[in-house]
Amino acid sequence: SEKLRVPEALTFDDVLLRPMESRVEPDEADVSTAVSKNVELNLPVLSAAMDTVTESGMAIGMAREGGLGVLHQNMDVETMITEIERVKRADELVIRRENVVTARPSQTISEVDLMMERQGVSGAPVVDDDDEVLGIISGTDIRPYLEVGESDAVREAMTDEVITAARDVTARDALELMYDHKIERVPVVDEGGHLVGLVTMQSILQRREHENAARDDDGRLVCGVAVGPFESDRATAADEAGADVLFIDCAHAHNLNVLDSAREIKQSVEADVVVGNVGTREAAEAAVDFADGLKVGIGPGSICTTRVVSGAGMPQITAVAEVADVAAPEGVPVIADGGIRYSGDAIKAIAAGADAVMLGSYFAGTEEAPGRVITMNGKKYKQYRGMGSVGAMKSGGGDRYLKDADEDEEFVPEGVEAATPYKGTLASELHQLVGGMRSGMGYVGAETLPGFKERAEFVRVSSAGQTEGHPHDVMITDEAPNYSPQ
Ligand code: RVP
Repeated sequence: SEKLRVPEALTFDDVLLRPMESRVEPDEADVSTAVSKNVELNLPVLSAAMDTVTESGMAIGMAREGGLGVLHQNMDVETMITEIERVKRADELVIRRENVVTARPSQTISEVDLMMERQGVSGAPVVDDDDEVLGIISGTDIRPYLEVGESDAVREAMTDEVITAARDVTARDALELMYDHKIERVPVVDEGGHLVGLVTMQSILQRREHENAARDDDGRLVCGVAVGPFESDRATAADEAGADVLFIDCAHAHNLNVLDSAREIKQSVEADVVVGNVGTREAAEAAVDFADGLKVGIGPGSICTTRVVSGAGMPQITAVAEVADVAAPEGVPVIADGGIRYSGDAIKAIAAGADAVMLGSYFAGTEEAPGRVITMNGKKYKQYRGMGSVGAMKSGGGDRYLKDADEDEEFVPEGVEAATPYKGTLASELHQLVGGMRSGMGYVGAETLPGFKERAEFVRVSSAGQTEGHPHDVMITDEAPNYSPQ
């Protein structure tokens, strides 16, 4: 029968990268990439929009390392706005007025001393009722007054010749001011001398620690946000709060109602809009004219039961390759989402045509993930669940999609609730993941990701070949940081 003449589709374990001539040292490989038309990353990695993976803590961690965190949508719009603001403000050069601790000239030295200690700052601009900057007071100014002059007013002790900067001050200018005047903080003022912010030596040094961070044009960390396909209000709110990339969060974006709505959302926001998930050439063709990126994955996720529940899906290597065939000529970046267990899977996804990869289970066990720590048989785990699991749908998704459902029986979940080993910091997980990807670039002999995509070739692996590829005929005695038997 015609029906049974079916095409083959491949996934990670079906293929390996063919080793090629190379002079590329993995350390020197450039792993920067575009995640969407207007957003560049320094690592080709995203953390999944799931309520046990990405909230602001994870998103800040990802962006500081050079990748992108995508905030999940199981939260109300107010909370989402706060979460986006947390990410966008995390490494800001200028601390905003509302977050600056200030003193009044008439306050006593002991009051201000206590206030600075409580707020954990070592100095504060002194302002009048109109917020005009009159001086600045620091621990050094206060010290001579302790014990003997604690009831004196701040105006006695403060430095009144204040060095200030304008709003558009750069990190370099601020450092120069600090160096020239031997000071550690510079109030930022408007034309009228009113306080609008503060630059501190500490905040500059903190930024320096994350030289590889993925930042927007204003130097703030980049932030991704998931929005439901029909939630244009949420999309607008996320856009206004400063999201850099919106991810239309849908299990089957080749639904024409979803695409209509995504197209409308794209027209009403400034942020880039990534459309997903898709898994076929036809779906890519339907979205490539307006999407700023396409996200691929129909059923590969570790906690996903879509393929068993619905009988539909596309093995991930074939899905990525089909979508990339359509997207690459149009300059639309492709993100491979789900099913990545090892660094080797991640670089195979890039070889198939992806520009970046998105992972859930790989990061769910880190400190930065929001899930709670569970101890079982003396080992630590963190909760990890599918967004289509009963638990996740009940706490958020359920509100939106299943308003009338009051019994568990009403849900037809496409995900499970699980636990994943507790892993320590995101930075060390990313180090292993990206280190392995770089190694793959070394074997193929490509210095950049676009070059790698072009050059990489696959070989097909039999199940005997697959067994050969894993540790075999030995008993593993010590855990490797980047390998555990599945
Ligand atoms: P993984 O990295 O294999 O854990 O997969 C994570 C991906 O799985 C997510 O980015 C998302 O695309 C998908 N997902 C999330 N929830 C569910 C589900 O409940 N079926 N699937």
